[in-house]
Amino acid sequence: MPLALNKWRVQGFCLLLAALNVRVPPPQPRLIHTSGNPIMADGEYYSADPAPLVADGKLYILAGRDEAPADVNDFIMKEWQLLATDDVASGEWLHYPSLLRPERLFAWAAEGRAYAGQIVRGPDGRYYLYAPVEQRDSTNPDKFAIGVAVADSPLGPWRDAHPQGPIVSQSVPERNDIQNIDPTVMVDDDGRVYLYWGTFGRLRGIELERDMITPKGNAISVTTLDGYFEAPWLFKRRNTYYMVYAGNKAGRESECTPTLYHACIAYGTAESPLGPWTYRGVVLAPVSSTTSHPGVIEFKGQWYITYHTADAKGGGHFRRSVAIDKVEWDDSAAPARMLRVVQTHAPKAGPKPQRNIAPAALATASNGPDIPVQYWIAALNDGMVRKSPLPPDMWGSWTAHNPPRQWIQYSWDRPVAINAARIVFWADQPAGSGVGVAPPRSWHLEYRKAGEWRQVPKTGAYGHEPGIFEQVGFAPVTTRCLRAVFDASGDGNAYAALAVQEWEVLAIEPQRLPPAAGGADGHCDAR
Ligand code: FUB
Repeated sequence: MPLALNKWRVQGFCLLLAALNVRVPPPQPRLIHTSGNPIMADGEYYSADPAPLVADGKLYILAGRDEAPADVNDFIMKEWQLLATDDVASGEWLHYPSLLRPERLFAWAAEGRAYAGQIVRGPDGRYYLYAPVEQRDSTNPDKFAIGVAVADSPLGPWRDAHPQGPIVSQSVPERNDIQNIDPTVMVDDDGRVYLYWGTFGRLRGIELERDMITPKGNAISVTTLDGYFEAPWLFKRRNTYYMVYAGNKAGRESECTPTLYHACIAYGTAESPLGPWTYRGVVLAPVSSTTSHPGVIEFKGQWYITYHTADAKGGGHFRRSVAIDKVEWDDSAAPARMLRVVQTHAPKAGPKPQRNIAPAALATASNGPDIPVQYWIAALNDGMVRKSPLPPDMWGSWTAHNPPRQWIQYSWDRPVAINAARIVFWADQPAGSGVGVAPPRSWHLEYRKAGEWRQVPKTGAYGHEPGIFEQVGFAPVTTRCLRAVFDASGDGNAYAALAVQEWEVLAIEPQRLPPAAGGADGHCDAR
């Protein structure tokens, strides 16, 4: 049978079973034992957008599944999966892979884009899944829409609770021009139901009838949550409503994030479920993935936050993995304050001696301290080179008018003996370009000696091909500061900008590194 027909038949069969409410066998889990975050760390299954739920004495986490290849910058997310545990500290989780797919759940949904959903227990005791998916036949400019499915158990079987179509899109419940994803739903103590959703800085909220589907009144727009970007999560604790969310208020002085693409998790509170909302601060610093996505819940007397990172094996911004950490409260404040979450990781083997001593240096640059917010100077010595990096994976200098020369600098808190460096340039324009980001026309290394900058002696060639490590060896020098000085490509009137993904500096002998940046303060000369 042709594959397409076969697929169509399977889908049709599943929809028929669901419509008839026929018992389908529960999905089979596999047991996972984790020693810390991320929960699934081996790169077999990536997991994103965690939405926790407490049901049947267990903590469930609904998650999407990232399936993008390492060099693809896109949310390739075809299905949802579930994790379940009855004891977070045990590290034992049941993993239900491939739980649901948009096109099998909703007859009106397109395949793929199984984005951030949430399962909530309704006033009728059944479970409701709010699922952002793309509408297959929509004429809306943005086809994302939120469908609702219902089941008697978080494990399903699930069926469309509103086969007429999504309850939110660019056409329902009222015309709008936002991207309708990232739903969060809360059933209040009095049984009233509230739905919030929205990304790209647009947050909407609405009350739903107790049927968990029908909108009640008009949607509100929330504009008072500082830096709101996306991923709202609504919950209630001791009569206060909390909204945690991914914020991207970026800048050197921002308490949220130094770079535009990253997100912190921030929160606000309200005395009523539809606000007004007051911004209260940051709960979680930016994680290793550009997106951050929270869920907050109390389980067996302890509050937790679930989020995702790029920390699993082979992980990336589009290969994310779910993590969980404790949330603690300051109940002396009114309303109670969420304390900054201490992000934890599975223990790693102790670092081996290495020649690359860049991770122990403080990185600065000629365009600092106000480096354009899309770039991140800390990427220079984070040990990561990505196949398709985003701007925060590199230091860069792009502005509308670029100078002919830029430099980046490492300073160590004590003199280091070095004899080589390796650099990975990034470019979106070819060598010689006077626009965009291009490899440098030429570059060289300088070290600080006796109060002046000197070129490193007896070097090999300085290569400038982007995307690979270009290594240059030199006669050993001992210094506290090293600079890579770049002469930009251009025609003498206009110059391209420069970008570097990673810059390693090799000590003569392998050594154990002190903690990142040690006591370096950017000063190079003895004081
Ligand atoms: O997973 C796709 C999108 O990434 C989610 O909708 C956002 O919240 C972000 O996590």
